[in-house]
Amino acid sequence: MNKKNSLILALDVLSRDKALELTEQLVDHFDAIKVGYPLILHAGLGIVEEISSISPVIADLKIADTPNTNRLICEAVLGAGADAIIAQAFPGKDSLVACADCAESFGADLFVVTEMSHPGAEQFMAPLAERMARLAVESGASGVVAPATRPERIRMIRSIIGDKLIISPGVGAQGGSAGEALQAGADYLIVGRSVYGSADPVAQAKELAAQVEQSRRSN
Ligand code: O7M
Repeated sequence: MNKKNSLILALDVLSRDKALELTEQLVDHFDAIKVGYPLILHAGLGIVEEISSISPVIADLKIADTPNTNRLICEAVLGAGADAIIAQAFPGKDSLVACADCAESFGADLFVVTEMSHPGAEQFMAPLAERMARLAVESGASGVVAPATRPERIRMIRSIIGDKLIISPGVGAQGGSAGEALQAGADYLIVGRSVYGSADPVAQAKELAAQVEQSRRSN
C-alpha cells in the first residue's frame, strides 16, 4: 500500500453500482478501499475484482477460523484481486500464520485486529489486546487494526509493534478524531459513513486530507 493520503475508505455500501460510483469519485483521495461483508454479500466476490482494477483493495473479512479454513478464505479473496486481508488474532497463532503464509504467497499484506473501536470491545478484546498485538508481530503480519476511538490504546499498541503499520477505524461516525489518532501513532485512518454517507463525499475526503496534512505539519 502506497502511503499518500493516510486514508482508507470503508466502502460499506450495499450495491455494486453505488460502490463503483464512489470508487471512481474517491480513488484519488484514498490509499486503499476496504471492502467487507456488507458489500461482498450483496454484490458478490466479483466486486473485489472490479474495485481492485481501480484501487488497492483491503478485504475485511475479519477471518477467524481454523488454519485450513482461513487459508481457503484468504485464497478466495486474494485470488479475486485483494491487496490485503484482515484477520482476527483470537483463534490463535496457527490460524494467523495460515493467513500470513497465504498473504505472502500472493505478495499481499495481512492486518490483524487487536482491539476494536466500539464500546463492547472493552469487554473481551481490550484485556487481550497487547497479547494479540504481539501475536501479530510474531506471525509476520504487516500491521494491526487499532481503535481511533481510544488514542491511548493506539499509543500502547504502537509501543508493542514497533514499525509495523497501524490502520485505525472509528474517525467520524464513531466519534474518533483524525488528528488524535494520527498523533497517537496511526499510519492510516479507516473512514466510512462520514464520507460515503455525506451529501458531498469528495468534499468530506478533502476535509479529512486537510486534517491529515495539519497533523503531519505539527509533527
Ligand atoms: O467510519 P465507519 O464507522 O462508518 O466505518 C468504520 C469501518 O471500520 C467499518 O467498515 C467497520 O467495520 C470497520 N472497523 C471498525 O469500525 N472498528 C474496528 O474496530 C475494526 C474495523 C475494521 O475495519 O476492522 C478491520
